[in-house]
Amino acid sequence: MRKLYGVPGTRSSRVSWALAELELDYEFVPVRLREGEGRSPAFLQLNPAGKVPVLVDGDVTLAESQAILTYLGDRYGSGQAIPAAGSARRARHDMLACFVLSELEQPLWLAARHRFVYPESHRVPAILPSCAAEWQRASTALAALLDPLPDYALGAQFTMVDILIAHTLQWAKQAENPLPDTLEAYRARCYARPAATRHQAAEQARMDQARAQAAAAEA
Ligand SMILES: N[C@@H](CCC(=O)N[C@@H](CS)C(=O)NCC(=O)O)C(=O)O
Repeated sequence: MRKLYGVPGTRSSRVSWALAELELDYEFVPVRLREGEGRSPAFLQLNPAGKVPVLVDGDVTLAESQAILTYLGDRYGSGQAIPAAGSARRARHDMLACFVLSELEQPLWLAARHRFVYPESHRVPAILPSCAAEWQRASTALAALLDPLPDYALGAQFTMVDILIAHTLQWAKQAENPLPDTLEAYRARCYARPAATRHQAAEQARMDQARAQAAAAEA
């Protein structure tokens, strides 16, 4: 059985959403990052970076959320979930993915690290205004890159890059970053998909279970 190592509400959500879209079975393996499980020798064997997500699918072990989405789309997408390698649509798909990972996500991640991820002694709050400015610039550019925005990033067909973009916009919204109206409508459209709803319900159940286990351990 394929395994997804992850933490609900993190970048592993991109992969559980993709698995739901592709209707693929898997076992979810929770990684207790806060307890240092990401740095355990067993987990470092899977991903030397000590980060989630990691997908193990037969003889394939992969880290990096977008690499996993691309793999799943290529392998199980029946030619629909991701355009064929070498096509103009695939080039645009990959360009959008690179833009999101290197430009759009970075100010969110940097701000998160300096708000709550790093220990307090390492946080530099003075960096936050430049993160907000970088977010503004990257989100405006994304809206222009997608203009005119049809249903999804590549047209009428939902593809793997929509998961990356919509998840990153959701992250931005939760962190109270402003979204251009067209991107907000697009984010909502992606999250209204039946597979997104199923995936969110599964994530919520995992979070509830983790909370219940933590409470039982404390009692
Ligand atoms: N570029 C990686 C980033 C993975 C990443 O930073 N994951 C976070 C959770 S969202 C993590 O595992 N952090 C643990 C740590 O930094 O030790 C990807 O897209 O998969």
